[in-house]
Amino acid sequence: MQTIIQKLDNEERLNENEANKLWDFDLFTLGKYAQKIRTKLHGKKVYFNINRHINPTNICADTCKFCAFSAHRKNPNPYTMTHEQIMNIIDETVQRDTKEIHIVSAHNKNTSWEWYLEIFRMIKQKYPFLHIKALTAAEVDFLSRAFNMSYEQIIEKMLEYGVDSMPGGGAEIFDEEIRKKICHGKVSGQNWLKIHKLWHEKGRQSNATMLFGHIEDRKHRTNHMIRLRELQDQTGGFNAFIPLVWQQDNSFITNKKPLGSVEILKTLSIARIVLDNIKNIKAYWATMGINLAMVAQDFGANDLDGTIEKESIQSAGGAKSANGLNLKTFIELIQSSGYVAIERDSLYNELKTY
Ligand code: V47
Repeated sequence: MQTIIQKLDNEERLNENEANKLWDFDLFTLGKYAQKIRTKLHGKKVYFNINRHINPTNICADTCKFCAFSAHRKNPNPYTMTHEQIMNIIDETVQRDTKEIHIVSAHNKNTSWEWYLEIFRMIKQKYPFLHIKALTAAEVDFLSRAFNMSYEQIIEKMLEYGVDSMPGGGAEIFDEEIRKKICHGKVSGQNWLKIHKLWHEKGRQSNATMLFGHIEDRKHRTNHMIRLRELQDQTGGFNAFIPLVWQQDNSFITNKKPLGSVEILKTLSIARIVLDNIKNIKAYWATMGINLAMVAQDFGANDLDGTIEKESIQSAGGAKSANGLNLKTFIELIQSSGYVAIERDSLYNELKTY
């Protein structure tokens, strides 16, 4: 432990073995080091954006055990939006100064590749200023298998039709043994990383998530972070790391373990320490609750995602995020926590200081 403390004091990188030992530290020691890094990078700034989440379909070829969003016997209401429905949402949301459209779908075999591309084309044609963050690496992998195209071909089309950046979903936990148990048949951890690498090689940016609090151990979380750090060393393309707290309702995982706030904050702090090459750590309020997300700003996080407006994936699992958060509440909560609220764009350029 002493050598690890020395390394932390000297701001030296920890290897995986050393990073695994961080879990033995108490929360406040981890928080102290995480906060030192956060303050050096961002001072008292807390970033958020004005965004709209859209989940165009919940019909899914995969059966991930942790998921409550896709249509199955616990959530028997399959839907696929028409392009007109999607554009109605966009027309409405631009009136609220939305800058980013975050589009994540289930893996629907009944749609065509053109159905996806047309969503992007229509949005960009009418509102070229909107940033489209769309298609997780899990969707790219699904589309490549469903429509017999290579990852490179899919990425070329994403660029051609106006996708600006990729969301971090589908990463879950990279460890293949865990994936076999919770999301068998979906993109492998290796291919998730490969797809983001290809995207970064096009000069584009993306995010990375980690779903935790289900059947994984702490060592799987550390390994997940180390694998992201390795890719980031090569490409520098990740904007943010987003640890997603698993929402337990309506899922098919039976041996549910409770996950407390201390473990969540430890995970965020360790992420801030280990991921020394990813600038932003998001406390995604939709999965940890807005109040804990505020506390997380004292444990290494510097970003809150956004106002979201409508959220279907985590709220299906029990999160209180279905209707987003209004801007005024967001700003007041940040300010009353002693931080400076900064509206950012999707690539972390600062737009407005409140
Ligand atoms: O990959 C599914 C997760 C992800 C549950 O890039 C769940 O800025 C918690 O991609 N409890 C999709 N999580 C969401 C996603 C995302 C979200 C926020 C920000 C960004 C970003 C990307 O949602 C999936 C999966 O890991 N998920 N079910 C659940 N019950």
